[in-house]
Amino acid sequence: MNWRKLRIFLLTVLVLCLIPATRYYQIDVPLLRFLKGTPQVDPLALHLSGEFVETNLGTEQDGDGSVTVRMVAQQYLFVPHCILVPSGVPVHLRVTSADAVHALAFEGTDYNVKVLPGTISEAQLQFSNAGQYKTVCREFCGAGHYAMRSELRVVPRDQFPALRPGERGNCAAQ
Ligand SMILES: [Cu+2]
Repeated sequence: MNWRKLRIFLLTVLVLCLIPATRYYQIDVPLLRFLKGTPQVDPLALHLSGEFVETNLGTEQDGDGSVTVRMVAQQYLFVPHCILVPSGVPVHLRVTSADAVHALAFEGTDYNVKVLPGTISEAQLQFSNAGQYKTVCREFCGAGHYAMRSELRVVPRDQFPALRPGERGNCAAQ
């Protein structure tokens, strides 16, 4: 028996077994996150029910002064197209994908959030200065990838309009 060959064989089998363990549904979901059970959403029914129906997208004011932003990334746009947030407060981002893997990034910042169909990506953001940021996709997602961009508008905290319940900070119409 050639122990060296057996060792190499077993090591190869082990490595091959580990690859699918870190991949789930052909997309990169780290094993820990998978075991912890990420919130699951049905990418085909986002518009029908649940957290990501259209009327629930955009900026929502939380009781403690922070805001929650809900977005959907899809080929080849972000919904809503324009997001309004106040400066200097925590922004809880919740985003999911309706189709492919995308990466939501705000140009000029280090924020880069990977967005996968079937799961909700969460990120804590904060913008200290008012201004406009281009929202771009940094994961090649198909033919229209390079046109996949929208906008994030940060307004001074005291100028951020008080949003009534049901009113969303979508600045596309402004
Ligand atoms: Cu994309």
